[in-house]
This record gives sequence, C-alpha cells and structure tokens, in this order.
Amino acid sequence: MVIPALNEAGNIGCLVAELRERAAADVIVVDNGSTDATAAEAAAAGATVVAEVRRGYGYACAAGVAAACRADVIAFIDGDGSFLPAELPAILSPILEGQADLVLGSRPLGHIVPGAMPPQQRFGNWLAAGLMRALYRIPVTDLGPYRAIRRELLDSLEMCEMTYGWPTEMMVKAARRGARIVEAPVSFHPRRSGRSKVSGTLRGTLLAARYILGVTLRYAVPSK
Ligand SMILES: Nc1nc2c(ncn2[C@@H]2O[C@H](COP(=O)(O)OP(=O)(O)O)[C@@H](O)[C@H]2O)c(=O)[nH]1
Ligand SMILES: [Mg+2]
Repeated sequence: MVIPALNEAGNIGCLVAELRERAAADVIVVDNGSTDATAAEAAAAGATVVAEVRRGYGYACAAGVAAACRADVIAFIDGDGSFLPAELPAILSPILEGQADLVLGSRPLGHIVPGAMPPQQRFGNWLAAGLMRALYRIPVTDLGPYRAIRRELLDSLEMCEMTYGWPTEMMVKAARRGARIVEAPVSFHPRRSGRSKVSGTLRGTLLAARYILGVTLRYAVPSK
C-alpha cells in the first residue's frame, strides 16, 4: 500500500492505523517534503516512511513503489482520508482473483458525498475519462487515484510522468499494453482535515488539467 503525502498530519495517522487493522501488507507513506508532522505521525501509526525530496505526486508514488520491493500487487490511496480503507477489498479482489491487472476505484460508479468534489474536478474527471473511453477503448468513468496494479505490469510501463500526470500515464500505457483494466465503485469523502493541494487550488487545478489532458492525448497515437 503506497500513500503519497504532503502535509497530511491530522489525517495520515488514522488512515495508516485503519489500513493496518485491515491487514494491508506494508503500508508505505511517502513524505514529499511535508513541513508538518506527517512523517512522525505516519511512523507512530506503524507505516514505513520513505522521504522523497523531489516534489511531485509521481515522484512520491515512484518512491513508494521502489520501497515496496517485495509486493506483487501495489495499491495506492490518497493521504487525506477521502477514501475508505474498508473499501480496499473491492480494489484488490479483481487482481487477486486473476481477473484484472489494473483496478481503478470509480467515484461516479460509487458515491460522492456532497461537497467532497468541487465541480471543476468533477467536470475534468468526466472529460478525461470520456476521452480515454473514446481514444483507448477502456471502460473508465474516473481517474481513480485509489487503485491497485500488478507489479509486473507497472514495472513494464516505464513510467516517466513524475508529477500530476502519473495516474493518467499509468492508465493510458496499461491500455496500450492491452492490460485488463476494470473499475470498482468506491465512495469519496471530504478530506478529514487540512487543505487541498490540487483541486482546491487554482494552480493545482490548472496544472492537473494540463497534465491529465496532455498525457491522455500524447499516447493516443501509437508510436509504432
Ligand atoms: N507526494 C505528493 N503528494 C501530494 C502532492 N500534492 C498532493 N499530494 C497528495 O496527493 C493526495 C491528493 O491531494 P489533495 O491535496 O487531497 O488534492 P485533492 O484531492 O484534489 O483535493 C493527498 O494524499 C496529498 O497529500 C505533492 O506535490 N506530492
Ligand atoms: Mg484529496
């Protein structure tokens, strides 16, 4: 289990504790230069804490993957408490049962608590997922950061988007590989505490939109 985290003190401890109660194997928190007690709180709750100084969601995820060296399946969850550890079995079981290589938690298929997702994020995810359905023929309704992937597949993707583009790159490259991609409904809640760094800020929203759309279009034309 990999959790990219930037200033999630107040959220990360409960999240790690809940994941460990639910017997998630290694819980790895990647602290991306937090200025609060994220690392200490995560460690106290029993996580393996990895520091990644290069700022970026993709750098953090990649550092977590490198640290999870014994895992055959790697799951990702945000560090803000907006996704529920109780729903982890839905994310993992299609892979463990041999039916999928990449499982994406879909919020539109599940439940979005009112106020949890700003309208621009709702629209952006809808648009990007629609483009992916049309361009890559994959059955997706969301960009699902709560997800799980077979390690073998992930290693073969040669991920290079080290910031906002990482989750999109994983989807489109897996699609190009012909991987089995399925969605599982998940619920989405307001972050437990603290501030949003992506969809709640203008800069984060614009950068995320640019990377998500850029990466979605970039791999649409097969290079060979
Ligand atoms: N490693 C890393 N994680 C980040 C960064 N920005 C956001 N995150 C984490 O990514 C997740 C989603 O970010 P969040 O601020 O909740 O964005 P929102 O869900 O769009 O409001 C949370 O776990 C954050 O701690 C970053 O620059 N680096
Ligand atoms: Mg969030």
